[in-house]
Amino acid sequence: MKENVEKKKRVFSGVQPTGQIHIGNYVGAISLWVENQDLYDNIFCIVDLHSLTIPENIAPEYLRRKVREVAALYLACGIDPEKSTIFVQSQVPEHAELTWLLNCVTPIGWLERMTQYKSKSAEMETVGTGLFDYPVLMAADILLYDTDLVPVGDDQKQHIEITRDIAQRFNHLYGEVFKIPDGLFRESGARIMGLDTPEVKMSKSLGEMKKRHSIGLLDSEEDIRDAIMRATTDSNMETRYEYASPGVKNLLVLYEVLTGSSREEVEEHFSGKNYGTLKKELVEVVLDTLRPIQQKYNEIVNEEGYLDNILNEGRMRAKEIASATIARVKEHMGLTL
Ligand code: AQP
Repeated sequence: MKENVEKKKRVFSGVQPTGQIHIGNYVGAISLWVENQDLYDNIFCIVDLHSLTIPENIAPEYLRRKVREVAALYLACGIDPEKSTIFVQSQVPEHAELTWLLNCVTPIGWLERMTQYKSKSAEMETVGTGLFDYPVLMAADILLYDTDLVPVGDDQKQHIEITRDIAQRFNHLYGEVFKIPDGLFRESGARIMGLDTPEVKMSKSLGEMKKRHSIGLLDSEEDIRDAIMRATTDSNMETRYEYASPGVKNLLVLYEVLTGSSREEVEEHFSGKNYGTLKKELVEVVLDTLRPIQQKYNEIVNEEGYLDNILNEGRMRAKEIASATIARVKEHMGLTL
């Protein structure tokens, strides 16, 4: 397996260890990583430095616990450490080092335009520089590994665009150093919406604040049933994607991706059936998806040393690639004697 790795395209992606990983993260990102695992040379990171961008939310003990939880969930969802490198971002200091170097070529105006920054900072009294600089750290994450493809949800499109822009600007100033990466998105399921508020994307932060907003991968059967059965719909009884309201469409998309059906199959299956049937069937599909993940998760966290070994191996491999990139970058920038 590993001998052929050089010939494969490289994939890089990550999840922030904050809040409860939800079915949106799973459908939009993690399940896509798992599906494509044999096709690519995969690097999956737990992006803990990104979690610090809103420090008020992150107590040190909480962060330590969440990093392990996310790593165990990657494995429980089907990321195979024989096929993929899994590591923790802060354990490879080159991420922070490259961020500084890229900061110096990134115009402030590009960062001021980022919609995620605008919406997050709008609600905050004190906005940290880290939140503003988040896209540059994300660019560094991706560019450090000569990444070809970044499989993410579609809320990350603007961040992929700025990564490409930063890489191109750097290459223009200093020579061809960085590969220009592309995003990889699901056709259906790239943006799962909140179950209670289908006009906004399902998010970890909202999931922590509001019951029934999201389905956490580690949620109890009772909470999952409750969240789906009380999901926002309408009174139209319309289960065709084109005409369905946002809440119903969201349920159809979840059913479609989790069962691996086509849109036509889903429409035909629910044609003439009421929303109660759709919800009940979706509950069973979600439970069938999450039961083995939860079981595997419990096994992993109870096996002493297992997670640490994987993260340690991942760190070493990531470090090897990242330090070679940093050396190349510094050489081109004149930071060598
Ligand atoms: N609702 C979603 N549907 C599909 N994909 C999603 N992703 C996130 N939400 C959805 C994708 O999951 C990966 C990890 O993203 P993240 O760690 O930034 O998670 P989040 O849920 O966006 O977390 P937050 O902290 O709660 O962010 P806000 O407050 O901004 O919503 C990414 O690939 C992401 O695209």
